[in-house]
Amino acid sequence: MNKEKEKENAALAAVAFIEDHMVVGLGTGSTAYYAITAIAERVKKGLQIKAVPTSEQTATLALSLGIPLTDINAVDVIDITIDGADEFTKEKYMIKGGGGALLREKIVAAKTKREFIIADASKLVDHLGKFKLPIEVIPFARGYVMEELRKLQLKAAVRPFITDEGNNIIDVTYGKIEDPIALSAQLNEIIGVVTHGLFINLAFNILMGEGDQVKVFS
Ligand code: ABF
Repeated sequence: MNKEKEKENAALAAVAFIEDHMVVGLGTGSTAYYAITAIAERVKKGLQIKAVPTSEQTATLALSLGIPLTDINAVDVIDITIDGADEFTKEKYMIKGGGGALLREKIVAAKTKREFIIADASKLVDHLGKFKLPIEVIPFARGYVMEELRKLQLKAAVRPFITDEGNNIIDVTYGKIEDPIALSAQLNEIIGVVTHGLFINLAFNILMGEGDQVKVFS
């Protein structure tokens, strides 16, 4: 089975959980794209939802497809979010943010009752870290954070990209992250770091397309 079909199968499995009158978080990236288009089809057939996009890119796509949006601050809770990931483990630890939307994705995930992560089989790893870890920093702290990472002998590069919030992203090469929980806490302590791409205890289920099946990590 090809990767795109695995992505689509995972997306359709997640979209099936959406019911009328839900508030739905919409992810960012090529896998989430399959979910958004499937949701739009259901909206055309009468599905009544309000959607919260995780990026301006997703907001533009959703609006173009006729999905009604709402401001995240106008809702108390998000019932279901469907979003992608760059890497994940069987413990549901994830690296997200390859698409640059990690901050809004993390906020949406934190406000979501059931966060469905959708992915093709290539995203499943034994240990996080093969994918460079994105760290979102305010521009004023960019040089300071780069120096802190250099002191830790880490290879880091400022991504030529500005986030929806006007921040920078530093991509850090770890190779293998032994303890994502400890690393998350360590990074959160660096002044100027807004957030990072380690998503821990934020996924309700991960739906992974594998061949013509969808495997659930619950
Ligand atoms: C988004 O989807 C990001 O968190 C992540 O970087 C990206 C993965 O993109 P794709 O689905 O195109 O692999 O949720």
